Amino acid sequence: MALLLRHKPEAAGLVLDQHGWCPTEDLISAVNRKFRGFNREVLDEIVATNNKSRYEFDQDRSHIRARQGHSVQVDVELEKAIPPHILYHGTAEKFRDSISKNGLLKGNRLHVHLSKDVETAIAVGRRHGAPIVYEVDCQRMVNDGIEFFRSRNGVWLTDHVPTCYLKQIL
Ligand code: HQG
Repeated sequence: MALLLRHKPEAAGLVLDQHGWCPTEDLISAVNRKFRGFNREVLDEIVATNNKSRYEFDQDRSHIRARQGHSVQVDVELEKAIPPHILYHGTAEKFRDSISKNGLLKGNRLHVHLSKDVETAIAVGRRHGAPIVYEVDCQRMVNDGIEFFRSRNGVWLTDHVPTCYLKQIL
């Protein structure tokens, strides 16, 4: 579902609208072609219990979207918000040199993702290799006019974190 709703809807012939919405019935048919038994009930359970609340339905549940994390160009209507003074970014050792030159870049995704605590950052970093963690001085970023967004599932996002706001702590 993350692949189809965030990165490659075309892999199953799906089309997302400008706000990232996919017709719910289309998603069910697409996933069902690969995983027999996938149906509305299973989908409802995933949306309700997903560990990071990654997905949401629209009001009449006729459409579904991922709340954040996209690489396709959609506008999921993120809310601007003032972040905590400090957030964290977990990544892998192998990216350290490049990050120390260029800061945190969003790469294929639409934003840089930041974590609320060190444990989460370590888990995110481990997906890419031996984890390292940066502390991000969000207070100074905000003072310097840099915008932050918070997705409805509580992920903090920004466009770019220049090196001057980063301190490696782990
Ligand atoms: C790294 C998951 C080289 C960046 C997680 C990361 C997260 C650089 C990788 C969410 C760099 C991109 C996003 C630079 C950043 N040079 N590498 N200048 N700047 N990088 O997967 O943050 O479970 O696109 O550090 O929990 O790992 O999918 O981003 O290591 O919240 O909902 O480039 O995805 O959430 O990797 O993960 P990703 P991410 P979900």
